[in-house]
Amino acid sequence: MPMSHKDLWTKIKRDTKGKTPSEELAILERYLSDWPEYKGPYQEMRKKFERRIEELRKIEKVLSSGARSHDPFSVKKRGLAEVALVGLPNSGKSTLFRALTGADAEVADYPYTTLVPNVGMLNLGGFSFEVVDLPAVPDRSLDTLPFAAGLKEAVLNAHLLCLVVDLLGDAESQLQAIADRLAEIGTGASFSPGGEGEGAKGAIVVGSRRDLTGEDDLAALEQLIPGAAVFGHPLVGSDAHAVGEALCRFLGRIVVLARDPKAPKDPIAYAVLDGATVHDLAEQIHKELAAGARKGKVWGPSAKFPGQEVGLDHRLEPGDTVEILTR
Ligand SMILES: Nc1nc2c(ncn2[C@@H]2O[C@H](COP(=O)(O)OP(=O)(O)OP(=O)(O)O)[C@@H](O)[C@H]2O)c(=O)[nH]1
Ligand SMILES: [Mg+2]
Repeated sequence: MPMSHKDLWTKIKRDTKGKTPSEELAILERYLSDWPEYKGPYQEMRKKFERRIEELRKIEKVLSSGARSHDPFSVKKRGLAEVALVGLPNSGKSTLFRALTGADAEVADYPYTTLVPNVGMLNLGGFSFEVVDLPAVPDRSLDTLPFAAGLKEAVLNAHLLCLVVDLLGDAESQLQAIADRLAEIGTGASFSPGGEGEGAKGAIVVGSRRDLTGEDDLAALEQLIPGAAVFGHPLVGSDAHAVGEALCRFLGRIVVLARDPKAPKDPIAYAVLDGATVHDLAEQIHKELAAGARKGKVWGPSAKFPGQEVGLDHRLEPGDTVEILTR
């Protein structure tokens, strides 16, 4: 009579805890070779094992690939803030990177697809972030990675971190693993602006694979990090704008849309200082526009009704759409 599915799973987890990828691989392969072709729960477990073994083989390959001769981790600073995407393997970092920056990056359904950072820009009307899509942090010591030093430096150099969590998995353990790696790097993560402890990096959390999960998973993540900016991004990343907003909020900015009356279908996102007025927005778009501005027309949270005409000193709110009317 074989051990119950649950007991066996607990035993395997105990056996593999804290092991290096190659040790874990050896243990799982031993289990698999011992198992007869059971039906029922064992079959499910066999599939799970095979997937994990495939992952571990790829990780092994990466770990044994050795350090690279040039340093792809030293990223030239551009823009007003550098944001590093940090998360466990296969969590959706590169998918988010593409959605945020429009830049190309390899996305594939296996761990350590990204071995060299991808760098791109997220432009929010005069306010641009440099986004760095990093190779994954492992769920064990960073020192198991050949590029640990580069990864550490890239995290330390970033102004803000964007922690990517796969909503299909257990958010709490993923965040714990990320927190452990950050501690190894010598920094912490602070989820509210101003609440940063000594050396802690400002961080927002993004839940990936929202399209495959329910609202409950998102709510669970929000509960885990009270006050955190938590978003789920669908496959194509149409929530990328919300992630941009969260990054801006961290830096005391809000995102509004400016609409040119001549091209009303193509509003452009601008990150303005929190508390900015219609005049401030006009200034940010163009000094000449500000000089000729007469009033504004506003749709969204700060408008009493859609298309309200307002004075130049009207204070904007996140998510407003504004037209600047000139003389
Ligand atoms: N359905 C769905 N799939 C996603 C989402 N985000 C990522 N994926 C898929 O998940 C897989 C991994 O995505 P990547 O963006 O390559 O993940 P990563 O974190 O960059 O992976 P590594 O670089 O290997 O650490 C790919 O097959 C993506 O298409 C999402 O929000 N929804
Ligand atoms: Mg990647």
